[in-house]
Amino acid sequence: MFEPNKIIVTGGCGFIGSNFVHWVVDNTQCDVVVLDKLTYAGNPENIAGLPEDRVRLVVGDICDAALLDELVPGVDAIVHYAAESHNDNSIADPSPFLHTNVEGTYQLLEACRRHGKRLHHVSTDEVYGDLALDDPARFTEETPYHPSSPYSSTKASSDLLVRAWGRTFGVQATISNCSNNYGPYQHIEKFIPRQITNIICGIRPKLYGDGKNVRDWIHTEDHSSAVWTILTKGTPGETYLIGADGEKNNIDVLHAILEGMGQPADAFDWVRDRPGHDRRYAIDSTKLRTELGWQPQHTNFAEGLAQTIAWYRENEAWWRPAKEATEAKYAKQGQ
Ligand code: NAD
Ligand code: TDX
Repeated sequence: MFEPNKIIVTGGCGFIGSNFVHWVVDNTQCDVVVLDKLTYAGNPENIAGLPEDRVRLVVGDICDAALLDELVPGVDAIVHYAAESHNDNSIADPSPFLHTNVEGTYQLLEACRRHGKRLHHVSTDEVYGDLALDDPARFTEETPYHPSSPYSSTKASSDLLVRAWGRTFGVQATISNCSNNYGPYQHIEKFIPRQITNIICGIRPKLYGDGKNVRDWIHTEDHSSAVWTILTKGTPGETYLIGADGEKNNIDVLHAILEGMGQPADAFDWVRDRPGHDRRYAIDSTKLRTELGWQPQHTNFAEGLAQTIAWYRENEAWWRPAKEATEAKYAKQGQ
């Protein structure tokens, strides 16, 4: 059992990173240094109000080796969430994805090597490519890498760097590959919050392609408990898949949002498909459940979705400033 007293959480002002920081404060004694560049996706309000003696925000870039040399000696481990995370943005401009996802992970690995610290690397199921809708298979830790988009190829690259630094330099690192998250603080460029906030704004929701693409949904709080489990109980050098058996196609999710917000089932627009759009993701998380004893708590998607809709209704001041620019970007792409 690894029991860290203080960790760096990179990307701790983003969606999943900030939910993890809340989870750590609420469920452990561990203190947190959030290292975040505050890109368009990072918002310090996501961690506002947390106790100052437990959580400190350092605004900076994970590619800044000198800054890492200041911060890393003072902690027991790094939990690495920082990334450029949106597929559509990676198609419009891949360059920041190379910088943060590849170079940034490299700099963190080198800092862990210099200072003898542990790393937990947060990655995605998208590194495995996609499955056919009628394929009974799900992704496992043994599935070959086959990424489709600039985003997922940079995440795959970062995973391979972590494995190589473990094997060649002995860096103590674990990797997790998680399925699609939903919950509070998710940027409104992503599918679920985009549609919820569209409806609140009187804009019709937008569905890509034929709407039959399947995503395997997990509540972000379950992702947080899984990452903490892997950090503290996982074996360095190992990869663990995180998922909560939440496969659903996009049109069913959109119908659930429309119904939950009192809209007719056909009150949306079909729009241009995403180039290279992955068909289906599905996670088999047996290893994490049997070896480390993790279980998801939020297994009722309808309930989690209703809470998420309520959160966006109650926190309009949080998302409203980004809405116009986000939709303008999509309009330019015909989406
Ligand atoms: P997000 O885009 O909401 O947040 C990313 C955060 O990283 C932001 O706070 C941003 O300011 C910060 N950041 C970006 N570049 C940085 C840099 N160079 N230096 C320091 N900070 C930087 O992303 P998210 O959806 O919360 O995803 C977090 C992580 O989880 C990513 O690594 C992503 O690949 C992974 N992941 C996401 C999902 C999902 O469903 N969203 C699923 C599986 C894995
Ligand atoms: O307006 C939309 N309409 C639509 O039909 C948007 C924004 C998306 N979609 C579709 C595309 C996908 O099939 O919804 C699905 C989900 O899209 P995103 O929210 O963009 O997520 P996805 O591309 O599946 O990637 C997400 O999960 C894996 C995260 O953004 C990644 O960071 C994570 O690695």
